[in-house]
Amino acid sequence: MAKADRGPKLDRLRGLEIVRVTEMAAIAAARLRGRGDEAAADAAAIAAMYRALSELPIQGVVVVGEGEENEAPLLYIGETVGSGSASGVEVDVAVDPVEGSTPAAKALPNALAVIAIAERGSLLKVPVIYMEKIAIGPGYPDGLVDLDASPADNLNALAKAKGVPVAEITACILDRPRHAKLIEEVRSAGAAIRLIGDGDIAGVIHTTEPQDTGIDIYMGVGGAPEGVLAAAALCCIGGQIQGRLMPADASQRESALAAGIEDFSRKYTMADMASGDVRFAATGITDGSLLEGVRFTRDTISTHSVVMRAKTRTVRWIHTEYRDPTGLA
Ligand code: VTB
Repeated sequence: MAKADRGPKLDRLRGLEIVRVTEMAAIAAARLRGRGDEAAADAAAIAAMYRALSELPIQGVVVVGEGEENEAPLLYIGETVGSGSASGVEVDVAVDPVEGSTPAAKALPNALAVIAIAERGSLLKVPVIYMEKIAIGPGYPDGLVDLDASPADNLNALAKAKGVPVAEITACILDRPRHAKLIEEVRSAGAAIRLIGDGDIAGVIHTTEPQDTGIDIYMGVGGAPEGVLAAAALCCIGGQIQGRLMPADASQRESALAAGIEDFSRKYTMADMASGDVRFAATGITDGSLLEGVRFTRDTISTHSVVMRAKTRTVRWIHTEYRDPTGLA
């Protein structure tokens, strides 16, 4: 029997079912917002996300998660998630229950709960190591920017294709010492930089709407899990991303080798990282440039999320009010 004929299709999974998973993680993390305890906020969000996934009609395998099986108690790479029903859709699941543990613990902007779900075998399995990334929004020729080109060449090519001087291009880069040279090169090329403290998934997504966000290109080294999740979002909304795994030290190298990755020069395209009928959802934990954070009142909890689907190219912005929040995570 052809694979497509086996079991129910991904079509049956509703955006509202998926977004509930990031809502639960965001609410759990938001309860611990600003307590200075990254581990506690992470643990709460992970447990809530795991529980919410258990209610989804999927036979999921975590391909992007919290670490190796021996490192993470829940949502580890290779773990099976979902309702456990044999009729569940076979999917890959990529999660980041708290994208931005530092801003969550400090109650600073841009902490998100994020998930991507796609057909089994269509999301790249990556360990928790670094990835060099470059991303631009839709509407440009394929291969316009490239990890192997110099920052100046990439920025000039982008400016030319956009029809503006390079001075009108803004790059989004994580504010880290490792980016000192990149930052200098981008500024010498004449472009502006939006330095962000955390949150490069949102940074990549922002390149898709430069007229609203002021960000034309994302550059630099961030987490590999965040790279795959960003690629999943671009798969839904358009744009280009390249990633190259970059183990930062011996232990990251070990994790990569254990995951079967040996070619550290390989450039992964968007299609290598995420393909097919990808679903992506994110919910704000703290207020940020993409989404507002969770609001608590005496009687209600409200969340802001975005949920996207590659097949239908829909992007839904969802404001949810839990008017009876008793029993929520
Ligand atoms: C980035 C950023 C994330 O990790 O991927 C970053 O987008 C990479 O790690 O929000 P370093 O912090 O070590 O630079 C996060 O900050 C999440 O921890």
